[in-house]
Amino acid sequence: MPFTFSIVALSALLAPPPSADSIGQRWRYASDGMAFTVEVVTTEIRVPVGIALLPDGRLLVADRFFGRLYAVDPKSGAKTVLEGLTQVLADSSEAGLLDVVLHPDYRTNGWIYLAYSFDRPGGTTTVVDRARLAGNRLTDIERLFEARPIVSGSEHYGGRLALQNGFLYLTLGDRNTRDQAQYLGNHHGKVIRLRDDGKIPADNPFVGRDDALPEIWSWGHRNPQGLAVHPATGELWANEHGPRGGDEVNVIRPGANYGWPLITYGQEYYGVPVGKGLTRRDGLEQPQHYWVPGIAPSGLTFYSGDKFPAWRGNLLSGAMSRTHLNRLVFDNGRVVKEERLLSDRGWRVRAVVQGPDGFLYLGVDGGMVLRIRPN
Ligand SMILES: [Ca+2]
Repeated sequence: MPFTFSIVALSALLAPPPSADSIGQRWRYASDGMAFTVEVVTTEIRVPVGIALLPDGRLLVADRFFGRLYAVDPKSGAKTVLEGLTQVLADSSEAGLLDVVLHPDYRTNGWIYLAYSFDRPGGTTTVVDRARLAGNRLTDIERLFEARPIVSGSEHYGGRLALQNGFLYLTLGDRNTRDQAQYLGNHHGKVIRLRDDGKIPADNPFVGRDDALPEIWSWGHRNPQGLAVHPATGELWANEHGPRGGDEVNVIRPGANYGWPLITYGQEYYGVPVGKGLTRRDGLEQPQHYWVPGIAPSGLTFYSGDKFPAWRGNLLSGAMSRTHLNRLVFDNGRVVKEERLLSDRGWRVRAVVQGPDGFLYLGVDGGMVLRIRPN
């Protein structure tokens, strides 16, 4: 009917363009001659800091801001808040749900690992639990770790998790007590290593020392916000926030000291040197890469899938300032190229993970979950 047709045509003409964050919306890009599409999986997750893909295809998405864990249908984008996660401190500061990771043997043991901020009398800290999923409820919840001492501030919780070969790794920020990163008697500014059941491995580097906590794997960190296992070498890699500039990528080795606050490529926020203004010192590790000015890196993964051949072995970080997806290319273990993807959108990229499908999944503040797939 011509009349009906004209009404439809007119309404289509007058309809506003799709909003920048509607489910299914797509954008096209290219990198190294490889065309790819970015598409919105779901929306309205305030700070999607962590993403884990279940074997049934659903996504678990950690919302730091509200301290919620969502299960997301990858086809419709419909999301469900999982029940049972009741102890997260989420107070609009840097506190909240900090990461979600599946055990590598998830299909057989069902363990989901969660890091989050936790309220205690006199202050707050970072904890790790593991739990299983029964329907839409977390069950079998076990507390594996609690960082100490308690601090009254609400900054630099760290909270990134990685699992490999029966071990659990956790990054811990300096809680803005920066000098504590250089002391082994506390957990601030450390990467720690536990067994996947929370017990302390007998071969951790400081086990048996009176002046050190036995969970410590590495020290001298400021606020690591990304943690990844290298798919070929098994090395543990982390990125961390510097102060003003001096964000870093490090290979995390047992017992090593990464220097904060004694050495840094950054400055104080008010523009003067940190301490003596040193960038290197004997006995302190140098980063594999650093950014000046900083990019506020968050999330970290090596691409190891078959969907993006040109990106294999590359290291991907989200970037929350100078908003983009950061891609580092290596040759003989050295960074030889950096590419800033999706930099035209103003997206604060908070999380980046590779799915079992070989696609990449991003969490963007404000809050989208995106899927990247080749065209
Ligand atoms: Ca450092």
